[in-house]
Amino acid sequence: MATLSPTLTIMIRAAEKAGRVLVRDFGEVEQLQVSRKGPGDFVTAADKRAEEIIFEELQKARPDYSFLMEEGGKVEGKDPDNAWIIDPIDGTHNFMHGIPHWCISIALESKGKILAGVIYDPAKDELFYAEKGMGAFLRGGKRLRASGRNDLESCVVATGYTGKDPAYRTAFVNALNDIIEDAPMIRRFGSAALDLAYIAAGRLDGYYEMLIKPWDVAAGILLVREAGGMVSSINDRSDPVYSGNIIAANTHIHGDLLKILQSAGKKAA
Ligand code: 2AM
Ligand code: CA
Repeated sequence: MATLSPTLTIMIRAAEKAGRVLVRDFGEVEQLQVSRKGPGDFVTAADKRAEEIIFEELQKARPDYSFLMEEGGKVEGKDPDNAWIIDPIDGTHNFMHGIPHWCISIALESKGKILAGVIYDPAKDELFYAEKGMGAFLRGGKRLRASGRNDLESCVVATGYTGKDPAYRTAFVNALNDIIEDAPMIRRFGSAALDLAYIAAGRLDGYYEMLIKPWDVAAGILLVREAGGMVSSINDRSDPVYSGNIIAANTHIHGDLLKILQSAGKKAA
């Protein structure tokens, strides 16, 4: 993509502005590890501040658009057909522990379709972006493509786990048990948005997670699809942005992973 569209330009500007502040905060967090209370409250404040920066930037550029944000929830604008979906820090626990693997995720949803997505990893200064029908790219213009690996044994597959519900814990462990039988190289990085960006970049071959929110995945889903990968829900054909569960992979292994996860789900039922 030679020149960025106005929409992407706005989104990237907002992500980079918040990213500059978050990088400074992240430096502080490293200092706070030794304090007994830890950096929890500080990170909550940083998270909210970053979301406000993104909100203000986007609202300035598109005053009528609506918002769906991890911290602020839904903000209905005059234009309900267009909504920004925002996660100011995806990978909050990494951020809190001084682990440089977290990102800002911003998507534009228009009449139920994700039209643009930006995922910015400020600690590594990597910015991934995509626009519907235009492909997925790394900042600087490098085109992203999902990997071509097709045997699960040589694939790197990421997953995520959150929550304390014992039933969900059992479901997660059972699914993982079945996955590692065929795909032993599993990873758990702690940022759903970056997992998806890495599939788009061909670094990861697959990713699945069972409890997930729209702001974790909206931008990443577009990135994966625009890079030639596949994304679906695990259980049915519902839209993975909103279904709360997701499987994303290159086209060769998406079906294999889906089969394993669906049969693990049936065994549990
Ligand atoms: P967060 O860092 O913004 O909280 C890790 O597996 C992924 O799950 C991260 O993207 C993380 O986003 C997300 N996550 C953490 N807690 C969650 C919850 N209670 N519900 C849904 N997603 C969650
Ligand atoms: Ca998140």
